[in-house]
Amino acid sequence: YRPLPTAPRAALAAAATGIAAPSDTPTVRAATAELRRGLAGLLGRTSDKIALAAQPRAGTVVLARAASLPAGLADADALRAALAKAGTEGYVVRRARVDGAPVTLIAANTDIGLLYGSFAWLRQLQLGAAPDRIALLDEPALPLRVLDHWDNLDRTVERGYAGESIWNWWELPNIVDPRYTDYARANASLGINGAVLNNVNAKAEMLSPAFIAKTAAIADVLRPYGIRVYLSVRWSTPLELKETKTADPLDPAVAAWWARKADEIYRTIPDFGGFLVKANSEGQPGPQDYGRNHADGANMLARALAPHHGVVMWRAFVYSPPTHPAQASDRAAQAYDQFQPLDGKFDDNVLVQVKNGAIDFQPREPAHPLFGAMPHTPLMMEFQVTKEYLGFATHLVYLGPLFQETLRFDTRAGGQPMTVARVLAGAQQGRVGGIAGVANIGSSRNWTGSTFDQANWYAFGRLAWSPDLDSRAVAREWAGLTFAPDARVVDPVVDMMMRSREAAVDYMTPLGLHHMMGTGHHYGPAPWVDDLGRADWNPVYYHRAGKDGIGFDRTATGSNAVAQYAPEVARRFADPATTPPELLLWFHHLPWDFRMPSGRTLWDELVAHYDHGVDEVDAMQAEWQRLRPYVDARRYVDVAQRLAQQRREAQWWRDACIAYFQQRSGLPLPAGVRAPD
Ligand code: GCW
Repeated sequence: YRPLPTAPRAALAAAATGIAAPSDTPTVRAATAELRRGLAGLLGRTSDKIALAAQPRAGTVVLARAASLPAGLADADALRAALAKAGTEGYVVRRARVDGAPVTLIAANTDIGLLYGSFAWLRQLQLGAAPDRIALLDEPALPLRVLDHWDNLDRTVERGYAGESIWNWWELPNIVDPRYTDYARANASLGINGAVLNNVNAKAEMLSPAFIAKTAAIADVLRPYGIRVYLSVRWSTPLELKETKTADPLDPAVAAWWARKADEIYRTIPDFGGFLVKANSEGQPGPQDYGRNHADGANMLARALAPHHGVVMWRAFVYSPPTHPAQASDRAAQAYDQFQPLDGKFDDNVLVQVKNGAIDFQPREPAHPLFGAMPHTPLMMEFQVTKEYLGFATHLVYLGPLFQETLRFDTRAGGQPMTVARVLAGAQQGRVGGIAGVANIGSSRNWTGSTFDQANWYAFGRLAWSPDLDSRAVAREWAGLTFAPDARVVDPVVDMMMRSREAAVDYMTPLGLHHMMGTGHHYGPAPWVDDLGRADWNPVYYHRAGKDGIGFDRTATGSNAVAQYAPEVARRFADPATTPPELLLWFHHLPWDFRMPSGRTLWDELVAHYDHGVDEVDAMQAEWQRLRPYVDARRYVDVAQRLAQQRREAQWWRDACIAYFQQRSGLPLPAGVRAPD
């Protein structure tokens, strides 16, 4: 929290003279502590100077539960009516009068609502809102808003670019890093209410008594902030711990082991959230090893957790080596092929967790066809906040527009407008799902490896709470909170952020191209790779560039993956003329002289996109340079260095891809275009 400028600071000092709150629960105490810390920061004082009041008086900030509104509150009925719309996690913030004295009221039906309301009020103040103008009523659209950590027990982080894992498993449970509290505060400020602590490529040891105790210590810290802890579990855990003879989900001894294990976990973590499972995917064990299907596996675990109200988040990220027929050999079609037939077969406490797109967190993918195709199964969205395929923490890429694009994708399920966000909210299923983000958090001093990557954590949390939020508005909030709510800073910062994702698409994988990143690390261009053990790991498998053209035919003449979408969407994507140009080569293999809507040939258009991507990074660099007077030196230099590196690497992508595709097409570069270096 930064001190406000003089005039608003004086206004806040008059409007917030102290805090009156119950002190009977850890969550309300956390809210009070946050208000003290926040007000102290905004007012430029130490927090002991923020008075705690026994009773509301003029200028008090009052935390009030719906069940015990302050006596003497004017318009209490209106407030009750507002609270009736705030649900179990929402809040109402407004100016009110108690016995005639003006107060700020933060009211909610539950304690966590009070904490969320406190953060929301502080956010408005930090953004410069006048205290007497703030009136908020909000509640989350989805009940599960979860960060998935791909953190290993040795503190390495799979696809992590922000240093070691924040979870210090070696020192836990007796040494508890204060950063866990700050992590909880940051998440609660956004409304994130779940954390899967360990990598989906999980180890059996995670469920050993020692690690359960360590997990319990983290859960104790996160609990007051409304965050439940979940664990990724390895399918073969009981077998590997040598406590069963098989991991067959239909074997009663296996089911009994999991039930006992769940009981053991809940004895120390009574609000444990449940399990996240990656099974029969990329070499991980799973129920198919025993001839069973994903529903058999998920339901067995779900029954172990059900008595404790825990859930299973079962991932749909599965693909196997290409086989015939053609559709089965298209990786993009496999999750749907395996999961759609299981719709309706999952127990009530299973959610199927689906990546935003059908390949793997690419700079752009169409929404996964499973959204809208599982009307009897609650679904979790899995976004990747860490930028595995988007330049790690080096490239400035704001993911808000990517998240928004998927959430707003109209699945046309049932022939009606039905966005992915509405599918998650249960509009189709009648059963609500949730949203998960693969975390970009580590023990790096700035948490995320770069300043601008904090915006991706922020945007994930805000959109998880309100999937309909506009990503530009979220960027404005973040820029105002992070730098200053000053148009001279916010406007250019937001402009950089809003162009950044399309810039990366352009210099990496324009027009629907995908999966052309370097093998293994997924950083930098490698469209030429064709010698990996499995066909579907090779970039050439995805772009299929040759003399005849470029792109993956997913229409009826190819893999027909397009048929997995609702008929209206399938029809649109089946025809190059109605496929959005940005997805063209995802669905179609087209000749180089195909005429684009711009009037250019496909080849010329492709080259133009690569050029444009590099130009956009130039523009971002120039904007950042103009921000120098407004940003502290440390962050200024760090961002400037990263942008310079991004500029070099955008050029690398452009040159490598143009040179390679030119070799495939055999065509001359369009007039006026620079030859690749
Ligand atoms: O995105 C890919 C990654 C793997 C990851 C896998 C998954 C955790 O390259 O590192 O493994 O997907 O989502 O399971």
